[in-house]
Amino acid sequence: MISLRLILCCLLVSSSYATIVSHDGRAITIDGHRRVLLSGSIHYPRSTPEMWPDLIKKGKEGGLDAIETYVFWNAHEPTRRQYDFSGKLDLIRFLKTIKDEGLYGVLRIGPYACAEWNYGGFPVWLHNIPGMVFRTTNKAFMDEMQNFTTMIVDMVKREKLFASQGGPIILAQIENEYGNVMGPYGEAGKTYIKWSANMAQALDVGVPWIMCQQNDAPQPMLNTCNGFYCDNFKPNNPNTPKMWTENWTGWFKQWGGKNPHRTTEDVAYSVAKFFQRGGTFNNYYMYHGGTNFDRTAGGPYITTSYDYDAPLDEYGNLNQPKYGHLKKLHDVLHSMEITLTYGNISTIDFGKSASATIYTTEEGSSCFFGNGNEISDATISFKGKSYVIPAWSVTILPDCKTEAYNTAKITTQTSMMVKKPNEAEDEPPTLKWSWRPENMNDFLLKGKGESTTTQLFDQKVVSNDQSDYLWYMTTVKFRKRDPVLGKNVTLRINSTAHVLYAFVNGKHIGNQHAENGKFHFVFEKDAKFKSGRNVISLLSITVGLQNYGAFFESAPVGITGPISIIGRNSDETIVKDLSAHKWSYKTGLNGFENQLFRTESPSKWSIESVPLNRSMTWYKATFKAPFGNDPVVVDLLGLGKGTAWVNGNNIGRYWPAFISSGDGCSVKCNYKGAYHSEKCLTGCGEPTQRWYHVPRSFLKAEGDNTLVLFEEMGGNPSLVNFQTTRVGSVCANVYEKNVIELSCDKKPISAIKFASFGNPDGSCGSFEKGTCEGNKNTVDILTQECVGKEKCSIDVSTEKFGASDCSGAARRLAVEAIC
Ligand SMILES: *[C@@H]1O[C@H](CO)[C@@H](O)[C@H](O)[C@H]1NC(C)=O
Ligand SMILES: *[C@@H]1O[C@H](CO)[C@@H](O)[C@H](O)[C@H]1NC(C)=O
Ligand SMILES: *[C@@H]1O[C@H](CO)[C@@H](O)[C@H](O)[C@H]1NC(C)=O
Ligand SMILES: *[C@@H]1O[C@H](CO)[C@@H](O)[C@H](O)[C@H]1NC(C)=O
Ligand SMILES: *[C@@H]1O[C@H](CO)[C@@H](O)[C@H](O)[C@H]1NC(C)=O
Ligand SMILES: CC(=O)N[C@H]1CO[C@H](CO)[C@@H](O)[C@@H]1O
Repeated sequence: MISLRLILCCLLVSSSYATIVSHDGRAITIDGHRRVLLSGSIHYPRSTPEMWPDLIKKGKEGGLDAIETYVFWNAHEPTRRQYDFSGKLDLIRFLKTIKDEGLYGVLRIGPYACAEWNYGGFPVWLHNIPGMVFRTTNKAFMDEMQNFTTMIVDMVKREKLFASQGGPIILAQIENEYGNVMGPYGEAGKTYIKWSANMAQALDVGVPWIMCQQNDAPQPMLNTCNGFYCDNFKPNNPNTPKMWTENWTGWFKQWGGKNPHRTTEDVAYSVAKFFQRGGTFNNYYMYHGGTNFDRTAGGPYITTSYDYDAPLDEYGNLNQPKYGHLKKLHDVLHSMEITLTYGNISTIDFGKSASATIYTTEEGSSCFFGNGNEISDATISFKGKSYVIPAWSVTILPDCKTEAYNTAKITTQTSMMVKKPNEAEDEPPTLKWSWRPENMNDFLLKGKGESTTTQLFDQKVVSNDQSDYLWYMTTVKFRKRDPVLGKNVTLRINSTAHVLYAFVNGKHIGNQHAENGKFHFVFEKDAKFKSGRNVISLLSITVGLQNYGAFFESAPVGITGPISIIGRNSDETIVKDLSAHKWSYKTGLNGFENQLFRTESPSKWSIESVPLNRSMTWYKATFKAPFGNDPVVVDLLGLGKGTAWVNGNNIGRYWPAFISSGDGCSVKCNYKGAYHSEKCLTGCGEPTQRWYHVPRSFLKAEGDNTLVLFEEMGGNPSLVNFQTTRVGSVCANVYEKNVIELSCDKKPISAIKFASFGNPDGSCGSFEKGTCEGNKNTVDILTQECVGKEKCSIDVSTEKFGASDCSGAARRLAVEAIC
């Protein structure tokens, strides 16, 4: 088996030979051999080309066979027939990086991506083609979808990147999770899916196509499962293997929301259970989530960080123990590849959600013992031996005798990440700011835009999503004795803007933003009107366009009205509807148009009386890059909402002023029981996102770097500072007869802060000694073995740490080492 894997790897690397990828009812086959395939999602635009080799290498070292990505149509074709494949969008370079690491690729062309990506990956110009309806039998849509899909396939073929050409790509995907939303499309939806399948098949890529969450996927499309658990999934054809294309390793984050975590034990459990139940292909969504740079976050309201609690964190660091615990699972599953894919399968049901699955070939058997009970451990007996299976776990025994892995028993270290201040030479403790106002006079005082209509238009239609910002402006004339003027007057706006600013005659009367999850609100504020001409200027702001749901493309956004002036007194209420007035529009803000974020911007900036809490303000400062290679973040605490750039690179929207609600967080997270996105939250009552990733490749190691902020709501930049993130300490808490490796990620271990062998209490950062302890000096032993080294491997045994009387209970070693 080892030799088989070796041959496959070398064929891939030498790349001159075609690989035949096919499948049967059991597994994907590569050159005729059934395979256990573990894959992980890494979306290329959510990191930088400089980060790709390291991320993919870590994926390989983590036991992955393949890297999976979507293709992001709106990023590549921002304007119809004008393409961008540069920098982070260099799809071919990403695929070649996968190939260079000797991994396979899974190419989900879609071209619908969902993915919490702006507008699900669709270009807004597509929506603005007359008569357009997405994802159904709409001729204009089908033509554009075919055009883009064909172009991507042709590009990939030209570079010989499909396995059939000797390249890394073993699977391709058309459409995406359509089955979840198909109902409302009726018969047309069914026709559309058949058309998509035929269109893809005709592109002749030489590898199988998959359609996820699509029970009616026509042959030869492979239908696959997405979800938190997929063990119950059954493919729609006996000749389709059981494949899981999105196993959610965590969950995404939204402005105003909290920080979701999915426990390592539960991710491992879901994967082991899937393989126990006959699965042979699993893809982690995400393996590395990364960052929504620029305006790529979808939603609405998806944050700039797309960390996803994935095995590799946003910056590319190992998220331990998740990374290591899954790596061990992958190693065990790979060691059983032949049995899992060729063995006969039998199951024993022990009741109370406990079961055994036995895979048997002529050479021997492999076993999974599963316990789906959320509370009780199960004791099962198998071939005269008894085994305890902890609640909500799966034990894997590659020889059906010895436990090689249990999903709930973590023997991988936990890494605690810390942030360090910027220690670059001559870097003052606080940044020195200059500033300038956003110039809005034309819009506030004159109400003059670029186009006019006598109707309120959806923001997408007017702006083509060229900017988050769209001005809606109109003028209102009042006679001297107009009855409205003598009354208490308000301006009322029914809004589907995500954020709205309202000005009357240049005066800011108020602003409001949508609550998370509710994107319609009514704004009503006092306003002063005068006789004669009045200018009403409304700034509508989007925070990522919707990316999911049936017909999501037509979800309204912007100021769709009605808008009225309301005059009230004790006698009467007068409502003056402005919706059908002459409205003038202007997309974008001046400062963006004039590229104030560019380092070499010639505009005047002032260092005098830098304002605090001033809305619509630009700030600029220079800083030195932190030493070393540790990932860099900028702490934007104190600011309101806006956009940040480093050396002209847009690092995304920021909104640290958006504080999540104070309830719903759990101090302790119980991995037992089904995971959902409201489980195991942290960060209650804190900014949803405070730290923003600044990739090293955006920075100059020597000389000055420039940070520019556009602050929309008003904030205080004086606290802003750059930090690096790295492993601060590592912990382990393992039972005897295990081996634990401690590693500070290529930095030496500096001290052992805590160590006890017996029944210690607490968790990483707060361990305490228990009531029993080994009779040797645990701290001394570990200091000798680990301090000064980049990693050390420790045999957890009584021989090493001394016997202790723990009243017969199994002994554990708890250790915390400082990096
Ligand atoms: C896409 O459409 C353009 C015309 O708009 C055409 O020139 C081009 O050949 C088409 N590409 C493909 C791959 O069909
Ligand atoms: C697997 O099952 C088939 C069909 O029942 C049987 O012929 C074969 O001998 C079995 N193989 C093993 C190794 O048990
Ligand atoms: C506008 O908001 C008001 C107040 O909530 C509501 O009664 C009305 O139905 C809304 N109109 C539209 C068209 O949404
Ligand atoms: C406006 O409202 C204020 C406070 O509710 C009230 O005192 C005042 O009389 C009102 N003015 C008119 C003209 O109705
Ligand atoms: C900032 O200004 C707004 C409106 O002018 C005010 O409501 C708010 O309290 C101010 N915040 C701080 C921190 O000064
Ligand atoms: C296929 C599957 O398991 N889908 C589930 C994924 O998770 C969401 C959110 O918890 C569920 O609503 C889906 O049913």
